[in-house]
Amino acid sequence: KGESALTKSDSDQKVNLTLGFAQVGNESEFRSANTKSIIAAAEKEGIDLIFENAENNQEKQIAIIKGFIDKGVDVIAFSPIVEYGWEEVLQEAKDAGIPVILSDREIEVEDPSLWTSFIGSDFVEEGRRAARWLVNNMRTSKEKINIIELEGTKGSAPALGRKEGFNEILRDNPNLQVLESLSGDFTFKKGKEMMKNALLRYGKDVDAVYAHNDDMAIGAIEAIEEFGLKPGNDIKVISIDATKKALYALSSEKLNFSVECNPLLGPQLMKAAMDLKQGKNIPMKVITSEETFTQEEANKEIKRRSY
Ligand code: GYE
Repeated sequence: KGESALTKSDSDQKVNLTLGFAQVGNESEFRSANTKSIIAAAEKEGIDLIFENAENNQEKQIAIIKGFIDKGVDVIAFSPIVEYGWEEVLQEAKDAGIPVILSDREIEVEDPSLWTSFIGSDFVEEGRRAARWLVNNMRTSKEKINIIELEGTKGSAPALGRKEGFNEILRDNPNLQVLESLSGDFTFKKGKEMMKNALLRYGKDVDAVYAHNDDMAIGAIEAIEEFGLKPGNDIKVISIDATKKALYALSSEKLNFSVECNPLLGPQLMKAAMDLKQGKNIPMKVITSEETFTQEEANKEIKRRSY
């Protein structure tokens, strides 16, 4: 092994690296694609990946990270379930000399030296993009456009950012108003349940649904159909992620708009981990560039989408 490594150029050399990854859970299509991407990229690079799933429970995620510290892994990466409450465990990692990468969700800590790099999306911008579609496409004669917001996991970076960006645009457009924000925890099941409740309360007064991810939007679409209305028509539905399921829903005109959030972060994550192991400096933020999709744009993208 040593011999072949010597004949290889520097960039081809495999790095001997153990990476501990603490995943959020199995809440969404985004998450499944993200998990697959990480496992495949580690395999490709010959990285020894210890992959653990926190099942959407912060305490469990902290315990997993502590386990990685005890094992003495080279690098820790995790997708933080919520923004707050990481100081203690990250200080332990720092004291043990283990660098930490944040994957797809950010955290709020006073000391930025507790983590090295964030790889993921600009959630505030995603929220703005979603709101702009509503502003541009719902200039109807109606005085008020009533929106139901289906929020992601309480306290999570994507739920907070997507709400913030959306509200920023709505502030300048007072004819659009959020009737109610309900937490759907990023799942199909809760999205459907929350939308069902909203329809029982507001019925046909609902003009639009803003779902923080596709899974909740697809749940909402089912709830709207079961209520006897036409999603995409009687009630406009917009979402974030733009997974294949959402592209199909766009294509069948049940969904109106989806803002892309790319889960395929495995290759960038492995690169960052290898760079850290080799003592290189890595950028503090690696923000994915992303698109948006209308019903017209969905069909050609479906063929390209792997998830
Ligand atoms: O958009 C959603 C999820 O953290 C960016 O988490 C991620 C979000 C994603 O489960 O579907």
